[in-house]
Amino acid sequence: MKKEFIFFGVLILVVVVLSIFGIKSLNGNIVDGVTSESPLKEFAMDSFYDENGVWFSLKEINVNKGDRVRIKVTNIKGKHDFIIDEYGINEITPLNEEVVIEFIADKTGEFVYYCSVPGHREKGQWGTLTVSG
Ligand SMILES: [Cu+2]
Repeated sequence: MKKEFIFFGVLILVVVVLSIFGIKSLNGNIVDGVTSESPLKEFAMDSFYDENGVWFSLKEINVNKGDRVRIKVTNIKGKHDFIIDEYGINEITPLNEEVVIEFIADKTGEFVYYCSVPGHREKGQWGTLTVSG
């Protein structure tokens, strides 16, 4: 009777320890899978105006299809937003706040990002997002 208790005690301990390690390694694999499938590409830009026009400080963004894209936009002068029509992105960028925009680049091609405040795009506030296949 006593020996049986010890046997089952050890058996339960082994099962518990194995399941804890099993879950840990499983989680590790899942996390690795996500990051290796979708590389993160980070960009940062300011939006502002000066005597020559209205601008995003970054004119070009180049990524590959499948990349996770993170764009940080900081409005440092004026009233602006950040639009990419084809990706359904439409973010207001309040003054002196960093707005983080994130999406998966799942469509290839050249897309224009711009500010939709009247006159701003015409005065230069736009750039090109290129997603290569
Ligand atoms: Cu603007």
